[in-house]
Amino acid sequence: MSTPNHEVKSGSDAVPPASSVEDSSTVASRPLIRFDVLTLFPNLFEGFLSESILKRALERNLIAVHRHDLRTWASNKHHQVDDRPFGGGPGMVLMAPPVVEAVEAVQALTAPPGLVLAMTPSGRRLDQEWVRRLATQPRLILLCGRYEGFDERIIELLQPELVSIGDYVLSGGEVPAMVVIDAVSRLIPGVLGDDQSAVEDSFGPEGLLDHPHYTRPRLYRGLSVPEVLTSGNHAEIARWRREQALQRTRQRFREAVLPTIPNAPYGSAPPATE
Ligand code: 4FV
Repeated sequence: MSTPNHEVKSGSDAVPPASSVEDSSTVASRPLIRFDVLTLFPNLFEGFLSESILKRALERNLIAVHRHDLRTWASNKHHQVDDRPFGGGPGMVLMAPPVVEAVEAVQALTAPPGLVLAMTPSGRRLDQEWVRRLATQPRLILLCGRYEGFDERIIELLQPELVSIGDYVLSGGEVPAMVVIDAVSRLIPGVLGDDQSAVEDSFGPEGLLDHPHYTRPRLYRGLSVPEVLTSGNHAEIARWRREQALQRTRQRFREAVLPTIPNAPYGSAPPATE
């Protein structure tokens, strides 16, 4: 079976081939963005790439995800990619030779070489504005760490952008890489069906949090849906939703955001009483 637009140098490829899409006319001639993931656990991405939005985006060749097993570039017969830290201390460190040579080999697989991102808690915190910038790239190389982290010379030689998804320590960079693939793919045209839109998501261009959402049943355990939402008055609904989004954003980012929002109802910081 030909490997569809995601390949694992080793390990299974459960994701169904492109030919199983409903109407093939919607298969893009070339993906709008290609992700190359370098990891010691390529199979961790199976389920993530085999369901819902990403499965359909892969089938329609809107995006491509190629996984590469870092161990393929291990130089000794033990396929060693990690070693004990110089200076002592707990744990192991990812070695520079297999990682640097893996990135260089993967970048050379096709053009353009792609922007290299290394997932690490010491990176800059990922946010929607950064995701929007990444979604304009034709190719992203996602480097997943393991153990205590990368030999520092990997960073010196590859000069990757350092990406953190949050101030907590994970066992590997695979989940952060999935976060990048998911968040960026949502901004690729056609990935979200027209019943979904990334535009109205939280952290849109204005940086506002999303307004509350309601659906049937109208009444649940005595809790009803705000009248305005069933009024049919779309101007009123839009005003209410913006008002709610502002309140939530203010709660969340009190003084930080409001001043930057043009003609926000409160203008500068909320009255002292609050
Ligand atoms: C992480 C984060 C993270 C650190 C050691 C993998 C782990 C191990 N990456 N945002 N938080 N990585 O915890 O990006 O190598």
